[in-house]
Amino acid sequence: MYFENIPTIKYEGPESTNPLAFKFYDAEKIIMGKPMKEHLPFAMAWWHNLCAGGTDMFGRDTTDKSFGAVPGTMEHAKAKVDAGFEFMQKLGIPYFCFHDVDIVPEAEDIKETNRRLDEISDYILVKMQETGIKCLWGTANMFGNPRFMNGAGSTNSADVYCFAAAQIKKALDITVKLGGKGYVFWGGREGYETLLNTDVKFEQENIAKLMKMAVTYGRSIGFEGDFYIEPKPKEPMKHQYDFDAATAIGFLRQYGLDKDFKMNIEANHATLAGHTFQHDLRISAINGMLGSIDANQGDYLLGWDTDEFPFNVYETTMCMYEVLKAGGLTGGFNFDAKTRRPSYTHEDMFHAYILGMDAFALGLIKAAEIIEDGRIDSFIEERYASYKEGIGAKIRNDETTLEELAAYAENMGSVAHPGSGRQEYLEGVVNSILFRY
Ligand SMILES: [Mn+2]
Repeated sequence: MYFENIPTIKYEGPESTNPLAFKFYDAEKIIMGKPMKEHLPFAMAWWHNLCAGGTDMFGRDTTDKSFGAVPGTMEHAKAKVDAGFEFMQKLGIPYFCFHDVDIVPEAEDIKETNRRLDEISDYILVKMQETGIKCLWGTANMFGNPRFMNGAGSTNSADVYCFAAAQIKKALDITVKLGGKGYVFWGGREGYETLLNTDVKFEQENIAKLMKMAVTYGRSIGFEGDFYIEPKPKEPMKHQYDFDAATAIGFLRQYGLDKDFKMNIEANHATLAGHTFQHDLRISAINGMLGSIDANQGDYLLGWDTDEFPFNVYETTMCMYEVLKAGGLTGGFNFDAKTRRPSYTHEDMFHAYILGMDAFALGLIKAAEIIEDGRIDSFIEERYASYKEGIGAKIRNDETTLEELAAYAENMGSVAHPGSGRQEYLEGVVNSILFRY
């Protein structure tokens, strides 16, 4: 036991003042015909929860994540597995996500790293069988090691490129071994600092080649899940190639990868791109590529990726509105989030997940109420009513020409008016549903 003072976290309802209880996440509660736990397949992020100790550019760790072992050893790697499964069990979290280097200390020689990955994945597999907890997705960290300073798929060095290929191959092996539903490419350093030293077309072609080889290999070893791109506009590189969902979808289509890939949308990455979280979810959904979500939030006053636990219920509500409208996710909700540096106790890790799970549960409840209320949907339906018949229907059915539309406009007699967008009324509807009492 690593969290002996923490009980199993139960649902106690919104009136509860118990800090170690869910206020809104009631796993079995039926929302729109399905239990909450099916709408919200939550995942624990191995890296933030079991590895990150609060280090920032100005100071070292504040949190002890040694779990009674010496960091950098396989004993520590196993202690993290034990702590992680205890943590997930206590919260009722059904999935986890990992990078290769989160689960073992990286060795000088990749053959030794791979041997460690075999050993730890055997250990994880036993824990999975004991608990029923599953793997949502795996990935390779191709940005932390200095060799990836110029990117992985986008690197200028063919030797480094091969190293990236080796890591992807092994991370896919482990993901398949653990039954992962997805495999993620977050383009950590796939981007550039200056065009004075960069051939953008060459680099993007090479990224696509690496992804194609990954798909071919993954399918050859029985991986049937989705590959994901996780867009991010900047940080660490000034220009990241997977800027946002629209950019990443265009890239996938250009290189014929769109059948095997979907989006893993992270809230904080969308807002760094100058979008709302909801915008990138919608763009993914209308392109049939809403796969999975990195559930966190950023800080609108800061220009970097703060990876905070979701707290903003407007955002979780509009996220769940998009997810419900899209018919759910093929992936899940991975808490790519870390406690703030001063929240350094192990109990804070539980408070953080309780906050995040409750924020999404409340978002789900409220999104379902917005849909069942119907005022938003019926307003949007009505807003486009002019395309239902007459000249509008001809436009929709591709049964007209520019000349016919021009003649129609000339015969109209008065200036056309599109009608009020009623944004303030609609925002009032949302508030009346969110703050009903
Ligand atoms: Mn992030």
